Amino acid sequence: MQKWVRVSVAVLLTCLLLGEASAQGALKKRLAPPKTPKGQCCDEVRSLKVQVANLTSVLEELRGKQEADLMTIMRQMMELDQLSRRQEERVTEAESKYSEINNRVEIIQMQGAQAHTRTSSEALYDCASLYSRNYKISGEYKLPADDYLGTPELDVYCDMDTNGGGWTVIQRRKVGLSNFSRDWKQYKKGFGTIRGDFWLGNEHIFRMTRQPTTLRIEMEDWEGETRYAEYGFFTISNELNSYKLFIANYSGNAGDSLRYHNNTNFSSKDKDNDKCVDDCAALRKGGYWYNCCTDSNLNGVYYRNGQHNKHSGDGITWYGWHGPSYSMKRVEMKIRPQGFRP
Ligand SMILES: [Ca+2]
Repeated sequence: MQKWVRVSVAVLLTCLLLGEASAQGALKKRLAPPKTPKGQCCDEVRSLKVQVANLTSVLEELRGKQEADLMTIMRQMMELDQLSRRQEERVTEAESKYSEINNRVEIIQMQGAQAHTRTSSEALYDCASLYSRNYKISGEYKLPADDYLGTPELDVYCDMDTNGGGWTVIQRRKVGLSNFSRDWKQYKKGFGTIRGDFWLGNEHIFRMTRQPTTLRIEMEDWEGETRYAEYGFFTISNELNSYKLFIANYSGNAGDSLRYHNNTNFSSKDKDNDKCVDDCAALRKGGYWYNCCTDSNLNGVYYRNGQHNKHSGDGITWYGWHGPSYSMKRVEMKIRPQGFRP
């Protein structure tokens, strides 16, 4: 369209010039008998001039329209950009909701069992106490708040099957969509989804391990093999003492890769309490009892099958089994009182 107009203008301008030239020629050859009458020529020039003026205004109009079109396109591009950003946000949201949806399959068990919680022997403060009250099915339970013990209401996952049951799960990695590079506060109160990936919370772990406690760590690799490490003694100190780890009495077939972390403080991405010049929580991208830095990194980055052995030391590692460059497919950490009898 534009090109056509430009060509037309060029043709018209040529005509105009030719017209004027011929008019001048006519003047020069005044003596020669005129081939066309003078009035007709001037009329043609005038009408051509009018046409040029018209075309110029059409051109200007077109230029204006073009600018408006450009603005519209710019606006549309910005809208598209916003749309894609919103879609990205939606994907992130969907990812975080995935584990919840994935795990809403079973109902929360036990609702009526919250009535009689007068004394500590009757209190339901972990899965072992639920087990002793005949709740023997593995799954999600809601522990009631207890004024006597000063404990809050808490959602827990109980493993009532493994090696006699009574286990309160304090950590799980299996879905791989939750980020475990979190700050001190989040590690303190816990995060994630109780049926998916989660950290129960250092404050809850501290409270539950004030009685003599056993820790069991189960892992699965990408070939489907499973191993475990058990510590007959496990406790952590309070927040003032940076939830320092104490473990002893290893048994199992995964190797003793928590021993190196014994007697170390808990570190998170905003609290470097490790025994290293480096910032281990930042390097290993988790919250853990970092020494300098790791012999295991159970709260590291979840890597999928294709990348599980291509990470840079920040994966979910257990050196005693697969070394420093193999990230596990699945991990569960669980605790129960030492004196537990099924
Ligand atoms: Ca450090």
